[in-house]
Amino acid sequence: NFKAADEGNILKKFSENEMQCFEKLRDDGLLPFVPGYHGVVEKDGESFLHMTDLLADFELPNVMDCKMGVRTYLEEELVRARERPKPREDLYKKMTEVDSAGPTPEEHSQRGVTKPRYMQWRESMSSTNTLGFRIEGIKKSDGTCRTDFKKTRSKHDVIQVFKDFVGENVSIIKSYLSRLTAIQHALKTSEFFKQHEVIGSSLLFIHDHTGKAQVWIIDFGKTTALPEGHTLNHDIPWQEGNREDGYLWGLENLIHTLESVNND
Ligand code: 4IP
Ligand code: ADP
Ligand code: MN
Repeated sequence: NFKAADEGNILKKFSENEMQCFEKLRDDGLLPFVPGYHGVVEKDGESFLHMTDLLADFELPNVMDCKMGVRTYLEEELVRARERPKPREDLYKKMTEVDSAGPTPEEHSQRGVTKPRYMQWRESMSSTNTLGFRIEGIKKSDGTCRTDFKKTRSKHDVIQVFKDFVGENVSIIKSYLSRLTAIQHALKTSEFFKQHEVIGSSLLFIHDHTGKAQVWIIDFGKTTALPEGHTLNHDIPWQEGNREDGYLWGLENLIHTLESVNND
């Protein structure tokens, strides 16, 4: 999905939806916390979003992707699957690889699960439903890469992963926490955030051995504008139809979880 670009930048496969978000973010309070956006470019006959490479200023960075919110699929995907269920074998396989007892008898016999069913199962196995965020992947400066966090659900388990990621470096944790608090404040005052359902977006944590540590809001591929005049609260439970995403609830939990890395 990504291509190298000119020095300090990257290209992400074009999405109309994500482009519109970047355009709207140009004059929003969240701007300092999203990757720099430099427009659409064509390369080898394909369109891309041209953006700042967030890793460019780091020396051998450690990177962690946390997917935010209590829900990771759109309500329309739920409606579609109900009206015309389309069982998918690839999702069935991904499910059985993690938990052979995951699929229902019917899903086993058809060797398929629908997208929202898979997404809901992922949410319930991980910390998405219980904490409002989940760890998706970690790449460390030593070159190791882990994405096996599908069953990392309890606060205790998340703390262990965070601990390993920051190497118990208190000053890195402090920098991360102050950046998260700034993001929390920006979100609470952002017009964009009020008017959008933020689904599948991540916070990208980056630090290196020099002590530099940053957090960025990335991935607006499934961030969707609400109808004119409608706003979200972002920290009340989701019920089908209210389009709540639980983003702020998750961020609060994320901050508390990172705080407990220091003292246990
Ligand atoms: C993936 O599941 C992720 O949720 C993807 O989201 C999602 O893409 C995939 O849906 C789904 O299969 P795993 O992480 O368990 O592999 P992301 O790209 O944000 O990681 P969408 O298109 O929903 O964002 P499909 O339909 O692409 O398979
Ligand atoms: P997708 O829509 O395919 O899920 P994301 O925007 O979530 O793509 O990005 C996937 C991964 O690519 C992130 O976890 C992160 O590691 C990396 N990435 C995304 N945007 C940037 C960026 N601007 N600079 C550096 N790395 C990035
Ligand atoms: Mn993503």
